[in-house]
Amino acid sequence: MGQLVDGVWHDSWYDTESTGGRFRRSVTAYRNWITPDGRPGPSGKGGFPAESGRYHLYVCLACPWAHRTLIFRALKGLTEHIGVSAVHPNMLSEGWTFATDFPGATGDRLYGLPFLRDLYLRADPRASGRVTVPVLWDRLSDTIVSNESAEIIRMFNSAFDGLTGNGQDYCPAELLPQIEAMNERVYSNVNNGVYKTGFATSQEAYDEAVAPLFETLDWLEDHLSGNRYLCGPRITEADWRLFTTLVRFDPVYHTHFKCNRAWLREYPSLWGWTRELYQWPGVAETVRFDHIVRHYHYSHATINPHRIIPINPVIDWHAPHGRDGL
Ligand SMILES: N[C@@H](CCC(=O)N[C@@H](CS)C(=O)NCC(=O)O)C(=O)O
Repeated sequence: MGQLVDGVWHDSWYDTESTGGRFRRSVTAYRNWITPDGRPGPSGKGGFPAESGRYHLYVCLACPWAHRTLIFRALKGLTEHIGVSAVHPNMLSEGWTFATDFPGATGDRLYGLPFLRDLYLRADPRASGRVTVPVLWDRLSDTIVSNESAEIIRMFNSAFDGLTGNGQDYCPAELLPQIEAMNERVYSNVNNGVYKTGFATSQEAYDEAVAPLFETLDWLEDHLSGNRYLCGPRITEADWRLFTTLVRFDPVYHTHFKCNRAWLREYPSLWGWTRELYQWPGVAETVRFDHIVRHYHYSHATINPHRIIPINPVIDWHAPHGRDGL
């Protein structure tokens, strides 16, 4: 893996030397918004109206951030309107590639480019920074609308409603403060917490990350024992954001990222809740365990230098979730 500096690719792993072994996620570069009429959104510039066939999503099927966008694309009836290209799960010295020798790795369906970095360079030949998924691409203006998953799902939640007639709202105004508070805690301690734990290169950094991760899982377990969903009786964006991390927990984070105080399936409420979301119409199709297990174990040479892909626990995702009575 690496990054672009002034349009030139440099192969380098995360620098944790300057941070005492702590993994710091870098800030996202493209922050424009698709809106119903093309007016600017909360950040970036305008000019991206909701239109069918105009936008394309570049994802990695292993990546929890990209996974959110695929889930919202499915939930909001956008599959006919927004195409998808999926990178190869191996992320090595060239970064994300469009190689197709893995089932479900589609190649670049728009331009046939070899590497994801070439897409970033197409948007800006002097681009600098990390080359990440997801990318929401605008075919018309030949540029990146956004590479921030949290904002892409907000756009998908409402911008295309006029086109699809799907008014299902995962971010209702009256619940927004609750959703934001939940997101903040879950992002820092769980979504990003598993990465901070797994990528730590000092004992201190590991200890600092793993403790709040399990404190938060314990708290969520308790919370979900009395609430059907994270923000009450109605499923919201906050649930989907937690889901993409928890669905990866037992197959990857528990062992590969040393998040091993407990398995997800030892938490009765969290485990039932995760299965309910997995069984939600349209969602199981977005979950690709083959990409998930392959990507992490094969790509992180500093954690798993021999690239052995583990056997993995057998998990029954279709077992009844038992959450109907809550
Ligand atoms: N803020 C971004 C983070 C995305 C992200 O970190 N994606 C990872 C994949 S899981 C990536 O592409 N990493 C490549 C790199 O950092 O070079 C978002 O949520 O959209």
